[in-house]
Amino acid sequence: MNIDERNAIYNQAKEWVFTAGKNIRAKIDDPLVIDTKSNPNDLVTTMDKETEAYFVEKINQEYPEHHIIGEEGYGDKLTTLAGTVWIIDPIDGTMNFVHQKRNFAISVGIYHEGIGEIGLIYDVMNDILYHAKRNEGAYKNEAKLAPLKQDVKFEEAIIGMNHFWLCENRLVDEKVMQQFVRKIRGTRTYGSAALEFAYVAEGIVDGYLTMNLAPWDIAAGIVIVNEVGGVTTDIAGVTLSMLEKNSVFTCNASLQHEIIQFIEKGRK
Ligand code: 2AM
Ligand code: CA
Ligand code: CA
Ligand code: CA
Repeated sequence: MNIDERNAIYNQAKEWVFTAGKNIRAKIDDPLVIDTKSNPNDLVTTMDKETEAYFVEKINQEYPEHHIIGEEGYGDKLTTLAGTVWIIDPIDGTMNFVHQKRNFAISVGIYHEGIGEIGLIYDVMNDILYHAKRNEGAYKNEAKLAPLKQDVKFEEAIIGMNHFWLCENRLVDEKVMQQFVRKIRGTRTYGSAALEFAYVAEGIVDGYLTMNLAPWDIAAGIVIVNEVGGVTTDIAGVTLSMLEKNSVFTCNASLQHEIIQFIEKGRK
């Protein structure tokens, strides 16, 4: 993908994200039709579907040769990342969307031959776009984000994570995770993986640790965090696949190593 081509795609993607966001804001107080998916707390609304369908229609029209992976199933069933692939979460943080009418995002990652080229995370209600192109830095609206501090101490770190780590779980002994939350300075739970990635990139949390995310939850975030010198792997430190679900840990490089070693003590 050459730079001119990438700029054109980036500008187009941004325009679609803003239009989709404006539509969501306009309808934020409309009655919602809410369904559940894998479990009673796994929500989906007509707005998730409408928003994804909008992107898929636009992409298919403008870039018929591109491929799409989307949470709500309007995209393609891909088995490779060959070519240009849009990885879309139309509403990341649907539970927040339903219960709070805020704290959700549109997440769009654009990959070319498996490499993340463009990341867009749009905090819809606050009208804040986190965005990045590979090797061109990351931005919050017009402001360039600073490189992540590489000297954050374990004891001074704030980590985005939820309470399920402290319950019995299939990944890590909960006793070790209880020691972990006592050792770090604090935890935060925002309920939108995309926004948690954005907050890591912004440097307002030092890492984000989560059990089971799909490519659309993380595709944009990885591109943005990369641009400020962050690292994203699974909880064992292994590179993530953009075609499967993974545990996810995103963080600055030095702390990443220390935390993965700590978790290793309890990893199942
Ligand atoms: P979603 O809102 O797009 O479903 C919530 O902690 C975060 O985890 C959100 O980013 C949410 O994305 C994501 N998530 C991934 N799989 C989920 C599931 N099965 N149920 C609820 N949230 C899920
Ligand atoms: Ca969902
Ligand atoms: Ca999601
Ligand atoms: Ca979603």
